Order: sequence, then structure tokens, then C-alpha cells
Amino acid sequence: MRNYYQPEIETASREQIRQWQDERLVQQVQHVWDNVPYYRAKMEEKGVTPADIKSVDDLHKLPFLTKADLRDAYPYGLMGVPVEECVRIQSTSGTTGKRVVAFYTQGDIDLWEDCCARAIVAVGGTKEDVCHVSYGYGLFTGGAGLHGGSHKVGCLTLPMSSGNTDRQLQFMEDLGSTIICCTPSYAAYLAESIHERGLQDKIHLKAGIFGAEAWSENMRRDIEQKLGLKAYDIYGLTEISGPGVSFECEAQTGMHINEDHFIAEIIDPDTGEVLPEGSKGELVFTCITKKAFPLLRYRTRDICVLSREACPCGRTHVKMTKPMGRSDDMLIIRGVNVFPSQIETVLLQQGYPANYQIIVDRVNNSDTLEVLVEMTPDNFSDSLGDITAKEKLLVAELKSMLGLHAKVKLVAPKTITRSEGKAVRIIDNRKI
Ligand code: DLL
Repeated sequence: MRNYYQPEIETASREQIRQWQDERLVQQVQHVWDNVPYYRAKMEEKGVTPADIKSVDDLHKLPFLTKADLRDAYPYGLMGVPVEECVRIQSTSGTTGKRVVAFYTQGDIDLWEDCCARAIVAVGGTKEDVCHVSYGYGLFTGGAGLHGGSHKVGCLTLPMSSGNTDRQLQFMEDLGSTIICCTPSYAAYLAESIHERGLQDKIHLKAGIFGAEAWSENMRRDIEQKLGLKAYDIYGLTEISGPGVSFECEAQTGMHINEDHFIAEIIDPDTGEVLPEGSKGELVFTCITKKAFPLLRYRTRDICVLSREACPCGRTHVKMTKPMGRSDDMLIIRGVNVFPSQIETVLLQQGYPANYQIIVDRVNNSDTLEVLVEMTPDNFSDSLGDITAKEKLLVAELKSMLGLHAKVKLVAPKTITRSEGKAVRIIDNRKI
């Protein structure tokens, strides 16, 4: 028997999952209709009532919710229970406009922590493990979510939060951390620091649970090799609870969505039309168990593909690919769509670390793209004379990936500020 946290749920038959979803959706729509006037008005506008929603097949009849709705209804307008029944708020890490504030009852926290516990068990976590949580604690959901999940699994939980790298490494060594949870960019920074201090033999990590931002397969291999662990992806968003909406298993080929709590759809981001399974499009979630912040058909802006192919791990819940960029993170430069992940892929393929910054500007009414790329200490010292040649090679590789000319500037190691949470990789001066 595999050590699943909730095998009866995670390996349930498709029919069983579908039955849970049908029943829970019907109840949730009634709950929202009765308690969330903002969404009820949207349903009325579309001429839909709870009687029209009998199963998942009817989901498409419901109106979408977007980030704009969350701003309109800020702070209490989408709550499904009275404030006195809530025990927690969390908030997004967004830096522009109003932050998203999500509310939780104790039951909502419990189911969120269940999802995170499943993620920890999926990377091999048991009560024997020391789980080092370096996601930020506080309003951000990363710390609180994985912390709660780690308790449920029974791991010894180290609530490190982000920052103070020396202390992180000291505890990692002294307490023998075996699982690390943080953003992939912070994992890359920790790996760099461990190598600089020559601590490789003193660190005994076996698995990393990395998410909250996009990271490529190349970056995965790089982190795995440098930290000597297996690196797993985890996905989630504050609006839908936080980390653990989906997570990777040992197969490392996509993230299982916790379908007993969330129904996933893929839509065409331009028309809103539901796309057939296997299509690439915008991910939309409907929460069917959460009570305090019960979002229905929430448009995530994340672009991905869903797959129901049988997974060797035995889990039956649908898998999503890594988000292939957010439709609102995509840069449009001289009319060309550019995703930061494409630039990262080129840099890692050419042997550079994932420390870079993309600077977009507008000069004489034309967009410019510049990529600052940090060198490793090794390629810095042996390339002093031939930096221009290396820059030219990157310009050519980027041109073939993006179909666009980008200026490239190689900079000395440690020039680009390291991030302890989500990395800030894009500076778009056109917006200022
Ligand atoms: O980032 C929740 C989280 C914490 C997920 C820790 C995983 C680990 P927000 O701050 O609300 O919540 O940001 C949500 O981050 O819509 C995606 O665009 C992006 N994102 C989250 N996980 C991944 C991932 C948390 N694994 C937004 N890969 C989402 C790529 C991710 N992007």
C-alpha cells in the first residue's frame, strides 16, 4: 500500500469523483445564491438560477468571476458566511492595485491544509521527515499552507519563513532538514549559497516543493543537481485557497488537481468558450467545498493544458501542465507575444543561471527589449576577453526563440538582486 495521505479520495474512480463534484456543485451554487448577493446578481443577469445547475455538465451556464470582480467586491463582497464565522484572511503578493483578500472558516483551513498534506506525501513525506518551510509567513499563503500540511503529515515542521539565509542553512544542517518548501528562485539562491560555503556534504535534503512562480524544466534539473534532491512543482492561488490546489507526484509530469475540492475547466481566453480536454487555454476554477470565499468559475489567467492520462503513481485526479505563462504576464513587444519563460529557457540552455532581468522600454515610439544576464563565477573568470562574443551568441539564440531582436548585457556574478519570495524579473518602463 502506498503511503497516500487520503488514498480513498486520491485514487477514487472517475465515476466517484464525478459524483462528488455533481453533488457538491449543486450545494455550492445554492450556498452562493443564498449568501453572496454580488454573484447572485451576476447569475440573474445571465438568467440562471440554482435550478438550472444539476451537474458539472451545467457548469458552463454560470457566469465567470475575474480579478476585476474581486476588486469591485473588495473587501467583503464575495464572502459566503458572516465575518464572525471566519478565522483567517490571507492575501496575494500582488504589488499593483488593491490586493486580493481571501477569507477562511476553520473548515476551509482544514481542507486547504489537507491539500498541502497530500502534496507533501506525494513527494515522499512522512512523519520521519523534517520539513523546512521557507515560503513567506504572513499574508502570503505559501508559509501558512505548507506549514499546516506539514503538521497534518506529522513532519517536524521548521517555520523558517523567507530571508536570513545564514540561519536557514544553519538549521538545515543542525536539524537535518529533508524536505524544503520555497519558491524556485529562492531554492536556486540557497543552492548557490550552499556551494559557496562548501556545505554540500552537510545538507541532507531529499525533496523540494517549489511553486508560486513559473520555473522551467531546465531550472528543475539545475536545482536538483545542485541541491541533490528531487524538485517537485506545486501550484495554487490565494483566491482558490493557496498552495496545494494542485501538486506533482513522483512521475513529475504535471500536477494533480484536488478534484474533490476544485473543478477545473480550460477556456479560450478571448471568447470564454470552454475548450475540449487536451486544449491549451486559460484555467478556470470552481470551488465546491470552501464556504467563506466560495468562488465559482474564477478565471486564473494562467495558461495550461489538462490531461486525464493514467498516472503511474495511481492517483486519478486530473493533471495540469506547468502554467505556460499568465495571459497577463505576457509581454507584447513590437506586436510579438513574449513569455519570460521563453527567455529563461534560452539562458539555461546556454549555461547561465536563472538570474536575469528583462527590461522593456519605449524609445522613439518603438518598444525595446533588453535582457540583463548574470554570469556564473566560472564563466565570468574565463570569459573576460570575450564577453561581446557571448552576448552576440545570446542575441542570436533569443532571436531564434522569440523572432525578435533583444539587446543582451552580461553582468558580473551577484549583480542582480536575489529574491526570497517571488522573483521580480520584468521591469516594464512603458507602464510607468
Ligand atoms: O503563489 C500560492 C502558492 C504559494 C503556490 C506557494 C505555490 C506555492 P498567489 O500569490 O495568489 O498565490 O499567486 C498565484 O502565482 O495564478 C500563478 O500565476 C502563479 N503560480 C503559482 N504557483 C505556480 C507554479 C500563490 N507552480 C499565481 N508555477 C498563480 C507557475 C505559479 N506559476
